[in-house]
Amino acid sequence: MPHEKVYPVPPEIAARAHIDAEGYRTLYARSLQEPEAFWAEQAQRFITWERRWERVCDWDFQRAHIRWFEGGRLNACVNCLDRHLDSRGDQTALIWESDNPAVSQRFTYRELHAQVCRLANVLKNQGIGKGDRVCIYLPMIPEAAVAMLACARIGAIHSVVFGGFSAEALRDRILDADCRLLITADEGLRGGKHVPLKANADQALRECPGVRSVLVVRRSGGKIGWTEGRDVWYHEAVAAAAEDCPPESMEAEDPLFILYTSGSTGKPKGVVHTTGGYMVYAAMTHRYVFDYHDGEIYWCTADVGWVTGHTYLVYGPLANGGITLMFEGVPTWPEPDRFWQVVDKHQVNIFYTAPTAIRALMRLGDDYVKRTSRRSLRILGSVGEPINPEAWEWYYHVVGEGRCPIVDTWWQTETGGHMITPLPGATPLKPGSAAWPFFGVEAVILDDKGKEIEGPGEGVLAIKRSWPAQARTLYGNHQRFLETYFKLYPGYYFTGDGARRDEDGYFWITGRVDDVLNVSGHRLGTAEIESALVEHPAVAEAAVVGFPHDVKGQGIYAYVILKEGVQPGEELKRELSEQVSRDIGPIAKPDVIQFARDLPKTRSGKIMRRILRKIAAGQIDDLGDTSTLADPGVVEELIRNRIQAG
Ligand code: 6R9
Repeated sequence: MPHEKVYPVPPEIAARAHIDAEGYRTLYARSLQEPEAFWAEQAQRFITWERRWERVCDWDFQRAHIRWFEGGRLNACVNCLDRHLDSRGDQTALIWESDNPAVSQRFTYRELHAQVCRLANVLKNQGIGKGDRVCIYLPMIPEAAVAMLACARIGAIHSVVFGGFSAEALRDRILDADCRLLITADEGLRGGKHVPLKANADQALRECPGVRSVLVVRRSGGKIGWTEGRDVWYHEAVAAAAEDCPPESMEAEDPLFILYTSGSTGKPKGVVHTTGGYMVYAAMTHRYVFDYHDGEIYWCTADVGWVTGHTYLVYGPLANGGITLMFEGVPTWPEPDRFWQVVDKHQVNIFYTAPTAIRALMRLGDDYVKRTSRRSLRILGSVGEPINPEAWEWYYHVVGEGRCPIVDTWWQTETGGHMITPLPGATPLKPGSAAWPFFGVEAVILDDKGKEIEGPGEGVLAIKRSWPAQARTLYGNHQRFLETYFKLYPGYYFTGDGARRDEDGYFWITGRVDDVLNVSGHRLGTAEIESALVEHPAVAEAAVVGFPHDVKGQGIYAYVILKEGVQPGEELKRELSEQVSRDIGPIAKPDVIQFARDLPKTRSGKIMRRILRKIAAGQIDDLGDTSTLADPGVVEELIRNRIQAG
């Protein structure tokens, strides 16, 4: 049964909040009743336009046709930097905390602007212009934010690839987006360990003839390979470039970035976000959901390789003239109190992280938290996966000492920004619930026939109307966009998540209903992991499912059928794990590999994943209907050889 505890809004939070309970109710009602007027006001308030739009919105889910603020012109980089120079040019924009606890750095708006302009000129000198795709494969260093903003300044489309992805995964993403230039670093540094980014990039680029130049940031100073005529040191190029770079004037619907994410089938999808609607929504949600006030220190721990790092580390906070903190390291190094040390060192007011980090730290005990002050904290946030009530309570009571509201923000790469979330000054909190829809978001729950459930109930989560930061397409594949999100439930955006709504209208996200896993907050398609496994010469077939995992949320359980005559063994398991790591990245390594003679299939040959999930979770007394199985003996054997997981 769900947790029935409710935490009221603390009066001191409500007193200074941008939005209080009454404000939420009236503004939410208005956002649905008069959407055009509502969004025109927000667009005016949060973004500086060169030219006003002609039409607020124009969308049709039947065709997956989505347009916001058409006719309007703006530049995302100008909105993040230039427009703040007069009022706060000497205020800190970015605080960088390096992996090494002794090293941090601050950049004012003026300094960041200068860096971005120089790099933008470097890009132009390399032949990059409006509409060209630039791949960014960097660790969590200031240059990552600079690179994104430099692309935005000249109208190039960035595609950031998470530094934990392998050479093969990088190659696939570069090829899919047909990138022209790559920005990387010699090595990344995390928890004292070196990540061979340049070596991965060199390997990837062997098969990417479209990439003509590579800018290399010197981070570790480690030894790397060098391709003359292609590779350029970032610091040398930037030092030689001019500081004056007029921004490109962009249409509201010009693409700002592509970001790859896993789906239930096939290759990762290149989710495309455009400029105007995304920026309005990024700025507005950052302001209201974190109740951000000028001068506050805001820290989002997400990597720039994920959408959270795009919207809530870079674009949202900088559009609001805020102070954003970027952390290069990991929560447990040099000791498991690192997060809280950083909070004290930089006097962080708003802290936004993932449940997997909370659970990992919770296990290590309260002492690491309690030896720090954390008095500066005002608001806490959670994102990436459902937060279990136990972890929520620990975050609230131990980390926040019962003072700080937790905003549990439900959203996706495809939604561009927060969709269902509490607002600190408006929403009484229920541990484990993402609470209510944000302004303009009409969230519905559909039953198995695709009909809307009114009032309390459980089903799949869908969105009934467009919002400004909605993804517009999948790069180069609008048909797949249409089929993935708009076909199954016509007239709705289908989220891929299940949810329950309670009698108070609170949403409780129950997790993915498709074949997408959420491992430590990272989305991974089971199909991708399966295709990595079958690439190994010993493997005939593979099926991958998730199982409940104490820290990761979900773990990866792989059933592997070997080819005739191949001997199973621990060495082979290691090889298979390596294969997955090479193909996708270390985050996709299976927690468990079980060799099997066969998989449970229906008579028509379809794998019964439902049964595989039950076996992986150890729920063997509760397999459900097995009457359609072609060979019941297969299931008995799988159960006998089951590996205890979790
Ligand atoms: C922002 C982000 C999206 C998937 C989403 C859902 C899960 C994210 C959540 C949550 C429950 C939350 N998810 N936030 N589930 N409560 N607060 O994580 O984007 O990487 O695309 O993942 O993550 O399953 O569908 P992305």
